[in-house]
Amino acid sequence: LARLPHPPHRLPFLGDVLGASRHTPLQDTLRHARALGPVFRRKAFGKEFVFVWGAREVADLADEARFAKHVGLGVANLRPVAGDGLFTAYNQEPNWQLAHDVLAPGFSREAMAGYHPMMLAVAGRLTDHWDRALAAGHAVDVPGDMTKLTLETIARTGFGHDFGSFERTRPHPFVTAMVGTLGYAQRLNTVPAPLARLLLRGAARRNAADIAYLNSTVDDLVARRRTAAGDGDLLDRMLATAHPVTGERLSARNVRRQVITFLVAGHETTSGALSFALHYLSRHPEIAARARAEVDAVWGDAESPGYDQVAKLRYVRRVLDESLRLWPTAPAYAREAVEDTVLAGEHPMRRGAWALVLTAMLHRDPEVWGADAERFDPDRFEPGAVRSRAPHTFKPFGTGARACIGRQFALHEATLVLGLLLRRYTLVPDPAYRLRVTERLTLMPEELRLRLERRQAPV
Ligand code: MNH
Repeated sequence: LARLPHPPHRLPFLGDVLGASRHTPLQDTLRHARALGPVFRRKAFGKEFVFVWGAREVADLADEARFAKHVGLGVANLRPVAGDGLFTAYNQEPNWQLAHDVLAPGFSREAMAGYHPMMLAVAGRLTDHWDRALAAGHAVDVPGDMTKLTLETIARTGFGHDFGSFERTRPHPFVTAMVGTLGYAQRLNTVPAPLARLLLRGAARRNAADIAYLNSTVDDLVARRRTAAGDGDLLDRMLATAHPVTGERLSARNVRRQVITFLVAGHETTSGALSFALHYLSRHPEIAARARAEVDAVWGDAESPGYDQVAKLRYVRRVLDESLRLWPTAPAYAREAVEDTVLAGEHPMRRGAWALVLTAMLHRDPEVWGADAERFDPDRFEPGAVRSRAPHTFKPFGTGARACIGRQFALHEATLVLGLLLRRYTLVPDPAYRLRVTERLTLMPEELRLRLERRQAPV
């Protein structure tokens, strides 16, 4: 550890905290990363962290024989909310494997095709909302509306639930509670542990109330579902499916945790990805035109696209991939050594030692992506270009057994929505807007507003 580079001007106790903005710790770390190299350490908020972003080192950390997911930091702070749910479970907790096996079919291609009509119905509520903004001559609040969309989508496909996000002026109390617990988890990281109890006493009490509210709401939902099945959504699967080999089922307490996990994991990340993609589409009319031409060609004048017509939008998918490259909305993941080992032949690690993979930096490494790595260019994801890149250089969904289970879900939903929006509107950016990125546990373009023009019908 002592041999690793770190930022200059270290202060006792505060560490590099003066250089680390409480509100943008990730972007702040990115600024140091380039100068410090592919593996570095940095002290922030009273703790020492090791960051890794070099392609060779990240590829080595992907070796599942020597490394595994580390549940720490923001992830561990969510344990009071999500317990041994999929995202926050420790690797050895029996409920991880059980839930993974029971829920995997809920994310298969067949399952996605089943969710497709529900996703379309929610997207229709977004376009109704945007049509009203267009008629009134208002700009639309992109991150706000994408968050409504993705929340309603996961609530509908996951649990047959409707939060009424597009119809409300203030968020549903469930959403407020959920956002509250996420904010609290992030704040815990930014306060040195010995002080946390003191500084956050009021916040801790509010957090406990939020968690109690989330639990009771979900328990009610599950109780009702036990008496009347839904239409094949995720919750039906959780309640009905026994483990294919052992016949074991998820406990009521674990079902509750999975429901909350999917709501949390399933909406902010996708919402951010959609928002960044819309930002770049609005700034690159030639790319938007190409994407729109693809939508017209694949969808023709079909009233609404079928499942396969979304899967065929290859260029729109590349726009999303390229957005997730520059702004991986879950910007880091943690890996720990499962045995004493040497990282990339250079850095000795004891069993249990861990490091954060800085995905956002890996995705901007000029050695991987070229001298123009900062430029938005979806052609980087043309099949030929992808084949010629080293493996493990694009990791927006994490790696290995604990990689994102919702990847296909998010990509299908986001591709569908981008296709619908491109077909219906021209996106007009505010020329004065400069991209600023806000950080909660995820990334989002701050205060992104777009004006809409109704697009001419395709000829
Ligand atoms: Mn998702 C894990 C990114 C959408 C549910 N997700 C992860 C991880 C990353 C990630 C990175 C790995 C974290 C880690 O190693 O600690 N997820 C994303 C991104 C999007 C996304 C960038 C959208 C874009 N995720 C979704 C959606 C769902 C979902 C949608 C649910 C419907 N994700 C999960 C779950 C896990 C996860 C559950 C934990 C999986 C496991 O550990 O078994």
